[in-house]
Amino acid sequence: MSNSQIPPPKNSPQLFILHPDMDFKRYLITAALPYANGSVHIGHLAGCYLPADIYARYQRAQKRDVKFVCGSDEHGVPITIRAMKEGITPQDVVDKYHTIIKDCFEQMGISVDIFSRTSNEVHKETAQAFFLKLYNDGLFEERETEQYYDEEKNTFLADRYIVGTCPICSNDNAYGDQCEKCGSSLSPEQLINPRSTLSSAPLIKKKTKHWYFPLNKYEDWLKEWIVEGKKDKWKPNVYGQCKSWIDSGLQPRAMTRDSNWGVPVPIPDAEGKVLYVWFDAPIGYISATKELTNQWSDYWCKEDTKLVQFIGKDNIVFHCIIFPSMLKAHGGFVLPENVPANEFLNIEGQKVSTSRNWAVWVEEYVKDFPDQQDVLRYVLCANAPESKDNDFTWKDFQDRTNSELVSIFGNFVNRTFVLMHKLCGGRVPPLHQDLLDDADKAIIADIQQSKKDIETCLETYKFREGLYNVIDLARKGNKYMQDKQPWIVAKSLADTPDNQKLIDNCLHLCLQLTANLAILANPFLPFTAKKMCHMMKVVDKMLDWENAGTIDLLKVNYPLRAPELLFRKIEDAEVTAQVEKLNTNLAKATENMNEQPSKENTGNDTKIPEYKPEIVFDDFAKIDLRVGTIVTAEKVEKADKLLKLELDMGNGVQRTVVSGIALHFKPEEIVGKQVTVVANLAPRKMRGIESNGMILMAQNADGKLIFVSPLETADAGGEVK
Ligand code: B3M
Ligand code: ZN
Repeated sequence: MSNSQIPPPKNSPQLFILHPDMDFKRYLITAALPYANGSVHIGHLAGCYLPADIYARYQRAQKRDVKFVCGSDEHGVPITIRAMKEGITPQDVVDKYHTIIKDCFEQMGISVDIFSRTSNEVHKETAQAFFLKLYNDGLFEERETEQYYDEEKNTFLADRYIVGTCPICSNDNAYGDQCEKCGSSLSPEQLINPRSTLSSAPLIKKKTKHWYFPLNKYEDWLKEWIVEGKKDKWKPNVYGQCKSWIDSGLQPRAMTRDSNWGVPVPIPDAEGKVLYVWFDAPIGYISATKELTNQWSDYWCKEDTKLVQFIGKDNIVFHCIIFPSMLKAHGGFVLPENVPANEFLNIEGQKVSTSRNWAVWVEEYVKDFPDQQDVLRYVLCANAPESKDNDFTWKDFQDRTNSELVSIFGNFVNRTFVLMHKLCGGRVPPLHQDLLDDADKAIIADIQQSKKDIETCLETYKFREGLYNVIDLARKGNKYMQDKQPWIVAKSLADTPDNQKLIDNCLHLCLQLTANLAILANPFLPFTAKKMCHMMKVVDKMLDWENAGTIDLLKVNYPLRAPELLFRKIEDAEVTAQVEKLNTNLAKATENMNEQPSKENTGNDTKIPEYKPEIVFDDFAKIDLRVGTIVTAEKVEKADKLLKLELDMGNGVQRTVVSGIALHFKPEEIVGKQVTVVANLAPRKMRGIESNGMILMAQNADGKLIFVSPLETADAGGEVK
């Protein structure tokens, strides 16, 4: 290489002082397991998945031993609620969303080594063994408490399944854990007139036994480990939340729930009980690693592993207090070295709301902006809610794309390539050391300094600042080229023999800077870095971090390809269309809420459907309504919604009716009920079974179906008039 005088900054001792954790042999990076109850929006990306991915890509480029694990969180009430809303089973819900989320991550370049799921067998075994260890060590406290119970459904009710009037704002449909209208967090006890969302049965309280993890016993240890030990290591928002939790005193927490959806509690006498989702989900990180590699215990149990857990701010207490206490209680596991949590990303000035569909969905973004993943990654990182909630606006998306990615980064790379083809024959020109001037030396120093600065930022989770430094280097490149004006120098080639050499030097350094940009931008903009490698005709290996900071990346005389456009401008019309889309989605979602107050109605003004056109008595008289008594009820195979009913229609006559009520009733609980049947409806085959009639149903405020039955026992077969 011709530029051997420039000292390479590789492994400068200063870096070891900056990053004492170079002693770690392994990096285990986790990102919060998304609930498999919905798709991915940009708030998820900005809060957790994008920073985790940038960090993982950077550590891999440093050639460190990295495992980046994630998976879907498939248990807990959010899943069962979604199942109820969509009228499908919880298994259907998780199957559907697991695939959708995995796909979104792939599209956006979230480079997890595994995207597992907590409904798989490895996880069940791992979580049960974990629980059992704590149980056998006598760590749990067994407590009996009274909890709300739905007698008609024979089930205890999770807080989310209880609704009532909010004591604060009088919203009639506040949930047992939160009022979505005024935002207050509640307990079911605070609700006025609490009722079940599953049936119209009055709520009763019933005793139930659960296993409590004594968090209070870990208070002293947590004080030492976090309050004293993490003060300047964890982000202030994370540290602050932990400290205030610990300072206000910790209570034992139930680690089991009454439910039939989840990991069964693996001890005798625990029928109908599952592990609390926040007990099993973090263990999911361990199960996912097990699924990924036989060496999983190196990553989880050896002291020289650096465990870094990326999460959103609503998960702080679970990851910083509860999960570490569980790990400590179990013994043998490493503890998180850091838990970088971001705050929330608002959209166009409003909080993201999936129920109001105020969100920018990844699935839609990639359709509307094909091949523009890095642009979104860029904007989300440049504007990441690292220390406070931040706002995403489509205007800012446009401004940042056009004035930073297109005008600075893209423009620099494009000009460099165009001029190199025009003035240097399409090859990397030589560097003439004897002609290096102050400006040349300054840009070389800038390249070296940028690497150090970006590295420090990435090691300390300051991704915004790191990305800023990348753009800043491109900005410096632009200025350098603008000052050198090789196109002007080219006009007077004949006058000065050194002029071609001056052009060579400028473009040599601009090309080396371009190669550096590819390496330094790679963790943030991996699709772009790949494109740049293609243009420079280099293999991805060039992107190894150690190569950055030097100016001997591209060989002299090496022929390079023609430039490709790295970024394109975002037009005003695209911004307008996206803002309109948000507003239309919001309007539609709000309309649906009003039509189906059951789903996520936050108000109390139930909308009654429009009345049908008038009919005469004779029209009505054509309909033969009868009372029938349900004699047997059974599920129809491969039809989640259907029940096959045998009805007693009086005088020993029975008839079969197939009814779409399976999601609302268990077969055994409706036998003996009297119902109203449209008895003269033409027979219809459903799933191969002939249905002779139709059962009349009404709906309660929560979308739950209710039989239209005689209030007192009537004669089977009798007319309803
Ligand atoms: N599923 C919460 C969430 O998606 C939860 C995270 C689990 S991480 C172990 O926000
Ligand atoms: Zn309220």
